[in-house]
Amino acid sequence: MFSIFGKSGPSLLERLRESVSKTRSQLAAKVEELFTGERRIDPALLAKLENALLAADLGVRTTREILASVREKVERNALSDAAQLKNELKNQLVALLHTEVLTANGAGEATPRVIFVVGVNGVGKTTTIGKLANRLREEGRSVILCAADTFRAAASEQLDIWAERSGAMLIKQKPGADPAAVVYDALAAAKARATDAVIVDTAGRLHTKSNLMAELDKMKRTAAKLVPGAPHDVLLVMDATTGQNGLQQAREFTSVVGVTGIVLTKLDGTAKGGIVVAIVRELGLPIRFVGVGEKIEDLVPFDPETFVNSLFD
Ligand SMILES: Nc1nc2c(ncn2[C@@H]2O[C@H](COP(=O)(O)OP(=O)(O)O)[C@@H](O)[C@H]2O)c(=O)[nH]1
Ligand SMILES: [Mg+2]
Repeated sequence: MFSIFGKSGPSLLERLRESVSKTRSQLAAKVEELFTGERRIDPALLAKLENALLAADLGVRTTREILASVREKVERNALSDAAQLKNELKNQLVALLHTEVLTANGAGEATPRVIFVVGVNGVGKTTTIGKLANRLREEGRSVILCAADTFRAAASEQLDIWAERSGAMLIKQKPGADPAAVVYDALAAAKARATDAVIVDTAGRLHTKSNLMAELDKMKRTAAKLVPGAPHDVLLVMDATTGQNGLQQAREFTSVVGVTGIVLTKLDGTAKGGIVVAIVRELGLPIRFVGVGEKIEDLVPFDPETFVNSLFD
C-alpha cells in the first residue's frame, strides 16, 4: 500500500490545523459569542450562524441544509444551548466530509501506480506533483515524473526542477509533442525499471476545452494499454482561493475525465476554507491532500475530523 494516501502523524495534522488559521479566526470573530456559555438558541443567533457559514464559503445549499436541520432539532428541543449547537455543527460537517472513494480499482498493489494530475492553469498542479513525488521518495519509492504538459516549454523545465528536488526521474519530449506519446514513454520506462509510481503532469488551458478533454482521454487510454487499470488515481487540483468559481471548472473535469480525488491548494492563503465542504458536497469526491504553502513539504493529507475541529477550536 502507498502510505502517502493513508493517515498522517501528529505533526502533519498540526500543519493542517495551521493552514485553516485564517478561516478559523474569521469564523471565530463571527461565531465566538454564539458558542460560548449557555446562551439560548434563538432566531437572531441562527441568523448570525448562517451568515458566518456563508462567509466561510460553505456554499448556499450546505448552509441551508445545516440550518434547516438545526432549526428542526431546536423545535423538538433536541438542541437548546450554544455548546450543543457547536457539537451538532461539527458532527454534521464531519459527516458531510466523509465521502468514500468512488473508484475502488484495487490500485493499492498496482506497479507502477499511475497518478494523473489535472486542473486548470495556475491552480498548483506542477507544484503539487513535486510535493507528491517528495512524499513518495521519503517513503522509499521510486518515482517517474511525466511532462505531459507539452503546450508550454516552461512547463517541463518547471517539472524538471521538482524532479531534481525530490529525487524523481523526468520523462519529457519536445514542446508541442503529443502528450499521450509522453505518457507512453514514461510508462514504458517505468515498466522497464520497475518504478513504483508515475505522476503525470497535464496541460490545463481552458480556452481549448474540448481539445483538452479529448487529449486527457487519449492519455488515459494510452496509460491503460501499458498498465492495466491505469490511471489508478486522477487527482483534480483546485485552488482554494478561487472559492465557488473553481467549482464550475471542476465540474467540467469531473464530467469528462473520471476524477478520483481532489487536491486543494493554497488553503494557507484563504479565510474561506469552508470551500472544502462545498467541494466535497457538490462534487461528491474526497479531498485527498491540501496544499499549505509553496515549499516541497507543504502538502498534507486531508482529515475531516482534524479539519472540522481546527475550524472551531
Ligand atoms: N501559498 C501557496 N501557493 C501555492 C500552493 N500550491 C501552488 N502554489 C503556487 O501557485 C502557483 C502556480 O503553481 P503551478 O504548480 O505552476 O500551477 P499549475 O499551472 O497548475 O501547474 C505557484 O506560484 C506556486 O508556488 C499552495 O498550497 N500554497
Ligand atoms: Mg504546470
